[in-house]
Amino acid sequence: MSNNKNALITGVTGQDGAYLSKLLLEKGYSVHGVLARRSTDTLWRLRELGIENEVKLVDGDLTDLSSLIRAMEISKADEVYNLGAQSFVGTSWQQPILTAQVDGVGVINVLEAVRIVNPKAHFYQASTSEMFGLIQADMQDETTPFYPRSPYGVAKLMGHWATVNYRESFGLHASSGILFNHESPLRGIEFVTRKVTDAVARIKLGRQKELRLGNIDSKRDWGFAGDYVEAMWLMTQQPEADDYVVATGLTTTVRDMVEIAFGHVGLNTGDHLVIDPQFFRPAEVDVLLGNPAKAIARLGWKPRTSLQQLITMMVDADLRRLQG
Ligand code: NAP
Ligand code: G4F
Repeated sequence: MSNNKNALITGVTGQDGAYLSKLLLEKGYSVHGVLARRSTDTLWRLRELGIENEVKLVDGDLTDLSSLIRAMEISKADEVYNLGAQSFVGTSWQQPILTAQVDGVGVINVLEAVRIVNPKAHFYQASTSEMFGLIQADMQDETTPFYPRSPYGVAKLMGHWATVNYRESFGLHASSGILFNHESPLRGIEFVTRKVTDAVARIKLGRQKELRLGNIDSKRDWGFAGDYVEAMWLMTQQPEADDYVVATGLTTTVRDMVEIAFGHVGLNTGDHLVIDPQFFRPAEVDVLLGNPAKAIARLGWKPRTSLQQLITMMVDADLRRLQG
């Protein structure tokens, strides 16, 4: 049933865009999504969730202010979720300028579109734990200083501060979610969890022999994307906009995550894992561990999916996909 609210999502074809669209549709929103022009089909995630025909798509790009103004006008958005980004850290060293334009300047473009068309709209910015980079505290929260370690982290920091600045300068209801890594069966294949679960499924089915990875000593605070989009929505419902860390409070090495995946299908990691220097990065974020206490206390949010549940869910989904 309709709740008479309109949402606009950039990055609607991405992992989080798909889960957030589903959540908002279930809550009765009319959902518009900004669709960046591509020559290939990018709607597979919306299709997998069965909502391809329910999300209304508007052509646009984060680097094109006029298209964002048009999207604001067409959607009549009460809530705007800026999830669009060049989101792969590895690529940001190959395309640092594009990453800055989309992930940094692009945020200002969306904020300007909101300010011009409907300054009363509530705005959510997809900030990231990558901004902590070379960590300045063992457990990172909203007060931890930032030290980004990639062009992606640098660009995202610009978007984060732009969000804070538009809140303080223009009184926009602009919140920034500092989300730690979150994954799902809809995760892009280039990210390490999905690369692992897809490879484990292929190896199990006899279609691949090895899994080649880079640094398996790094540690991440991994949660489930389906849980994390709820935190995004909760932020836009608050009377005052603010910034929140969203994390599980647990950290695990890539190595141990890989063990969970192989162990789930009864295979031995050592028989298949190959360390390949091409997957090491020019600078690494060695460890991330978030403290979600503020989100738990003020939003009433909490993570509900363990890493074990998450990785086994992803391996099972990849097995199903590969078996047709
Ligand atoms: P994702 O799957 O890579 O999705 C990114 C989305 O952005 C896609 O829909 C993509 O469109 C779109 N996009 C890329 N360039 C664009 C442009 N120039 N104009 C308009 N749209 C563009 O990322 P995700 O995992 O869902 O993450 C969502 C957001 O959260 C991103 O901003 C990411 O940086 C941030 N974040 C993610 C995590 C995480 O662990 N997943 C953690 C913290 C923050 P196409 O499909 O057409 O390429
Ligand atoms: O899965 P990843 O590529 O994610 P990363 O770099 O942590 O970034 C993700 O999380 C951020 C939040 O902290 C988001 F903002 C960002 O958009 C993205 O969603 O890599 C995780 C770790 C890294 O330490 C990487 O060096 O896995 C290590 N790794 C080792 N071998 C690998 C590989 N990563 C990838 N992608 N591929 C490998 O072969």
